[in-house]
Amino acid sequence: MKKLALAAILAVSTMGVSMADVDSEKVIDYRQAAFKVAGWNMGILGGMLKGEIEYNPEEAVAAAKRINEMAKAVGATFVDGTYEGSHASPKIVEERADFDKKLAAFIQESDVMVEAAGEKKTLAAQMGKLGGTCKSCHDDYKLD
Ligand code: ASC
Repeated sequence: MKKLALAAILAVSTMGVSMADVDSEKVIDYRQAAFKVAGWNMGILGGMLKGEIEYNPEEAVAAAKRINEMAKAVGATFVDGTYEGSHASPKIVEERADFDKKLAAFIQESDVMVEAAGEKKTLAAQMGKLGGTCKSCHDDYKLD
């Protein structure tokens, strides 16, 4: 039953259909879970750069792929009517074009990271760019 509900959310959201009749709590849960996955994997990459985790190219690329998949998936969870009671700012509704631009930058830089993570030097350079896209969106659209 739960699986069916999530499948329905994903199917509806990727079609761009209004989700007014979908349980917003479930959407919020999914959105927050997706960002937790991204944050966890950013932590792996950051830990490798700080020397807290031993750098390993395969593991770094795997972490980058998980971030990239999440970045591509999470846009579908930013649906009007699912911000109240979450950390997502209702400003997203009025400033949708700017929000979408920032989301696209996150996807783009996470695409680049999949390649870049394969070498420590390029990982380090790309980390700033990718983290910058997280920050620019959080500054404007994430409530504390
Ligand atoms: C990360 C992470 C974020 C962003 C943000 C950038 O690694 O988990 O949420 O970068 O801290 O400012």
